[in-house]
Amino acid sequence: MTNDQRSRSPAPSAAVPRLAVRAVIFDLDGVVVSTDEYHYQGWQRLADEEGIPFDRQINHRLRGVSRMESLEIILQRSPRRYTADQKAALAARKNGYYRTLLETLTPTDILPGAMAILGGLKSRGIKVAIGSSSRNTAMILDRIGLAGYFDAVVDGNDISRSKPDPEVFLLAAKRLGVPASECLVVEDAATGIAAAVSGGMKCLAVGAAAGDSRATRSVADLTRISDSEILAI
Ligand code: B16
Ligand code: MG
Repeated sequence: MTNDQRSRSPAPSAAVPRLAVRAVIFDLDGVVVSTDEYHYQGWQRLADEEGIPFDRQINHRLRGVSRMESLEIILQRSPRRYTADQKAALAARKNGYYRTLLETLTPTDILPGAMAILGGLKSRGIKVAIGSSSRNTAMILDRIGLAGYFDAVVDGNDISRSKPDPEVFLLAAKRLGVPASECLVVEDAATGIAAAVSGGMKCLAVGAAAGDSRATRSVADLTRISDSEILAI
């Protein structure tokens, strides 16, 4: 094809068929269940013990961010410098506080609308997966009664690059056996939306991320959309 012919070709977006959604990958914290308050309480306790200023506004910046990256954000306010070993101990201490709080989690903590969407998708033969940064995913799914429910679970233990890198979602798609272009991600964090977009997936933004211009669609929460509407995104 000459350059002239190429310039007269239709724009790629017009030629590419709109692919149906064959699998939906759910972020966990903030989409299926809300553990924000427990993360906040765990980090607040650690910050108070270390004399580091911390509040809900800083906590908001930790949404969808890995544990060690969250710690680094908190330590930006610390006058003290910590070694790598000390940082690992701080993160482990916070995780202990957090896991104690997770013991109180029950199926009633599943976010509104999530079970209706999940059940609807499964009954239509659509594969569902979890793509989470959390290394506590197994415990959380167990506490809320969803262990064994998903066709694939990929979490912070499976990946080496956290969101906004698409690794977590690409690995979920691979485990489901569905091409990325036929997957839709449901996310509540800006980093997660960036990860879905760079992985070549459609993205439904919910909650704190609703309105993010990079998402394919946004809703305030999962009661505002049906499984059939999700498949039509
Ligand atoms: P953990 P998600 C994320 O889960 C949380 O949104 C984020 O606040 C947390 O720092 C991260 O998991 C790591 O969690 O300390 O349990 O390994 O939203 O990706 O499901
Ligand atoms: Mg999240």
